[in-house]
Amino acid sequence: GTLLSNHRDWDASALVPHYKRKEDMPLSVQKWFPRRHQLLSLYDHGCLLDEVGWFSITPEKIADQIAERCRCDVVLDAFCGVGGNAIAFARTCERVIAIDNSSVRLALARHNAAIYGVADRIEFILGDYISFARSYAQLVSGSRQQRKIDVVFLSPPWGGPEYNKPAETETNTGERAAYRLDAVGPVHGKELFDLSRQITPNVAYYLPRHVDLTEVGALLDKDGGETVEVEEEWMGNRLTAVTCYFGGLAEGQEHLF
Ligand code: MGP
Repeated sequence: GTLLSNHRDWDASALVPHYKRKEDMPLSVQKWFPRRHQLLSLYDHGCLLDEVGWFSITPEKIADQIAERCRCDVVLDAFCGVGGNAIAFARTCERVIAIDNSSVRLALARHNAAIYGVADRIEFILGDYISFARSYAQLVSGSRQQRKIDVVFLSPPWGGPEYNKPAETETNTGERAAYRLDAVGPVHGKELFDLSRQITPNVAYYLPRHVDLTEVGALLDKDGGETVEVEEEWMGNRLTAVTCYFGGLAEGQEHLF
């Protein structure tokens, strides 16, 4: 039987195809087929991705690296998608809270986590992270007892697969503009950060490789004395993305944890 046989009711195979040939995939995501085992090394065991999942999942080795840096008791994955990061977190953290606003992707994430044998350590929550964060912050300020969350991981929508295609005005001048945080969804990237910091100072923020680092630095209060650490994530010879570590996750700031 498959690795899923212990969790038959979590089998989401009916929701999307498990592609075995590039030609069967939507054109927009075919480029990922040759790289499928970099995304999920157990892909051949029946892992499932929808279109958004294909172009936005964190490649497994990068997810493992981030999870190592975020090692803690309870981590919250605010936009879990098809589960790449949540699976990695389940190997370094006691509990993973994985939120997504797509019921299909949440089902795919649980399916994939079951293949990796870690579904039991992940709490899957269907919902909108922004509302979750707002009500959590309100409860905290009302000093009502909250369940502790040690680390928040943010891997939000960057604006679709075309996030790195230069605008026409840029193509004309041959210049490549930096990625601005206002292109992050579902709210401005700064608002997303500020909301998350009301939950915990320890935030890891996964962003495009050409993100405007001045803007990232400006997320922090100038006189607060805190610094951010930016980690480049390379896959072979391609810079894939950057992860920005805040609070106790940044090197030299462990005391903030
Ligand atoms: P990419 O830039 O689309 O691919 O995505 P590639 O092949 O590196 O670049 P290309 O220009 O040569 O085509 C690189 C990585 O960014 C993906 O593997 C995902 O991990 C991540 N990623 C891409 N998108 C569009 C998103 C997104 O919307 N949200 C998040 N969180 N990650 C994304």
